[in-house]
Amino acid sequence: MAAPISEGTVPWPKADADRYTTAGYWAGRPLGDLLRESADRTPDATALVDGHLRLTYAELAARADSLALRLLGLGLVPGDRIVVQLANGWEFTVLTWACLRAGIVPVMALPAHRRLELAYLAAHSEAAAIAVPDRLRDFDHQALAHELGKEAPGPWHVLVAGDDIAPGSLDLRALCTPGADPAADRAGLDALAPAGRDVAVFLLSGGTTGLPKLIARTHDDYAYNARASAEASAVDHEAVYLVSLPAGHNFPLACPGILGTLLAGGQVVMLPSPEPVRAFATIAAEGVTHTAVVPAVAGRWLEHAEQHGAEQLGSLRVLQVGGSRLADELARRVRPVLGTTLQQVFGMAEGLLNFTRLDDPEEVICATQGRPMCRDDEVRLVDELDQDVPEGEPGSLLTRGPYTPRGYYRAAEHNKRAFTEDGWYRSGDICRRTPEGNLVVEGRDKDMINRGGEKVSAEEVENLVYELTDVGQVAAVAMPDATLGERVCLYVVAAPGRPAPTLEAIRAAMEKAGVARFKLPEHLVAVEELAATKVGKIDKKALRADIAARIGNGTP
Ligand code: OOB
Repeated sequence: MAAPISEGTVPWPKADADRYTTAGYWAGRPLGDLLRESADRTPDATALVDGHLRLTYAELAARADSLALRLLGLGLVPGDRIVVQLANGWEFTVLTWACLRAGIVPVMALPAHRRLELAYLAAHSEAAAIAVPDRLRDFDHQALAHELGKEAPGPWHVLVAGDDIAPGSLDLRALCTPGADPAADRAGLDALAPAGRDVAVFLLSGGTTGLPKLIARTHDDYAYNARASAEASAVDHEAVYLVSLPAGHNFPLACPGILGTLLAGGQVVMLPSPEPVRAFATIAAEGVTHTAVVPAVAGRWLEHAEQHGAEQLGSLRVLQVGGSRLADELARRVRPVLGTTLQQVFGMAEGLLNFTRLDDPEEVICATQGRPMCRDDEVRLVDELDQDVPEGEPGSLLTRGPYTPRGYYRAAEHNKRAFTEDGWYRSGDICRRTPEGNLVVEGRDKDMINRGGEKVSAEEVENLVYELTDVGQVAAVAMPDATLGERVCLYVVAAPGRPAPTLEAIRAAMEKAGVARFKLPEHLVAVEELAATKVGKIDKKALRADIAARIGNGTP
C-alpha cells in the first residue's frame, strides 16, 4: 500500500491558507468539478482538437468520467498515483481530466524520460500505474513500462495509447469509450470528489539535485494558477490554445495552457511538436489565438516567417514565450515579423509565475520577463546572506504565495536548503527589478543547465559520469549556444594512468544507463585539473567563463 500523499507534503501555514481562501484565490473546489462546470456551461462547444478528432465539452467530459470510473474499477483508489508519459494527444487531456475527477494523482513525466527517470518517479511517488504511448520515435515505451513493473512493490497497471497493445497492457483509448449512462457515471464520481486542499498533480522540478524533485500542487492552488494565468493572457471562451510543448510541463498544462483554456470554456488544439510548417498550418486551420513556446522555438518560428511569410498566423493574438531567457533582440522581432503580441512568461513548476501584460509598453514586453501574476505573490531579491539587495540591484529570487507550495514532496533534507525557515522558495534565479516593478532574469546561482527550456541538473549528470567511467574528476557546466541558449559541456580529468574518456563513450554509457537524451553532454574538454575556489570546491564560474572564451575563440 502506498503511503497517503499528505504524509510527504508541506502544507501552507494555517494563517496563510486562511488568507488565500478569504482573498478568493482558493475556491475549496476540486479541479475535476470546475472542469465539469465548464462542460455544463457550453456542452456543445468544441473543447479538444487532435488531428481529425474533435470533441465537444460534453463528449470530453463523458470520456473523462468513463475513464475515471474504469481506473477505479481496476482497483485504483483516490489518492493513488499514476505516472503519465504520453505524447501530446487527446488521450493526455482525457486522462488528466479523469484523474482530477477521481482524485488519482498524475505524476507528469516527459516523453523524453527513460528508465532511470521513470523508475525513480514510480518508486518515489509509489505509483500503481503508468500511461505511455506504444512507441514514440522508435522507442518502445510499452516494453519499458512493463519492465518497470518488475520493481513495483504492488499491482502495476500499464495503460497504452496506441495501436499496438501488448498482452498485459490496457488499451487506454478503449478505456476512454463513453459509458452507456453518463449521468450515473457523473453522480458516482461526484460522490468521490477530492477536497480543494488535496494534491491534484505532481509536477517535476527543473532539478539542481541528483534526481528531479516532485512538486505536489493542490486542487486549490493549481486551479488558481490556471484561472489567473488565463486572465493574464486574455484566454476566454473564444480562445483557441495550441499545445505544442510537452503537455506535462507546467507551462502548456496550466499557465494557462490546457487547464486554463478548458476552465475558461475555450478550445484546446494538440500537436506533437512545435515544428513550424505544421504548427503554422494548424494555427491557420484552427484559428489558433494563443500558444506557448520556448525561446528556441520562437527563434525557429521567426526564421520560418521571415522566409515564408506569416500570413498563416492571422488569428494568433498572443505568443507566450518562457522557460529560458528570451534575448531582447528576438523579442523585438516578434510583433513586426509574426504580427502578434508577445507575452514573456518567467515561471517555475514550483509556483511563482511572472507575465508581461498584454497592454504593457513595447519596451517592457521586449526587455523584461514581467511581474508576478498575483497581488499576494511575495518576491524578495537577496544577497548571499539573505539580505535584501538595494532596489535595482541584482539579487537571488525568493518567493512565497498562494500557488507556491512550501516544500517538495518527501524531501525533508533537501527542503532545508531549497526553502528558508519561514517558507520562502529559493528559485536560484538572479533577477533585477525595474523601477516599474518588472523582473529581468540576469543569471542564476543554481547548478543547472537550461537547454532550450529543458532543465538539466549538473549534479545528476556528474553523478552518472562518475558511475559510468573511471574518470578522476568531472564537472558539468552550461556552454553558450546560439539556438538553444545553453548546452551541457563536460570538463573531465582522467583517472591516474588512464586516457581521458571520449565524449562518445560517455554519451553511449549514459544512454545505456537509461537517461533522457537531452541530458547527454554535447561537448567535452579534457583537462589536467579543475579550477578550484578558495574553499576547495570546483570553480564552475571559472569553467563557464573558460568554455565561453573557448567558443569565442572558435576553439572549443
Ligand atoms: C518553467 O518551469 P521549470 O520548472 O521548467 O523551470 C523553472 C526555471 C526558472 O527558475 C528559471 O531558471 C527558468 O526556468 N525560466 C526562465 C524563464 N522561465 C523559466 N529564465 C529566464 N526567463 C524566463 N522567461 O520553465 C516555466 C513554468 C511555467 C511557465 C513558464 C516556464
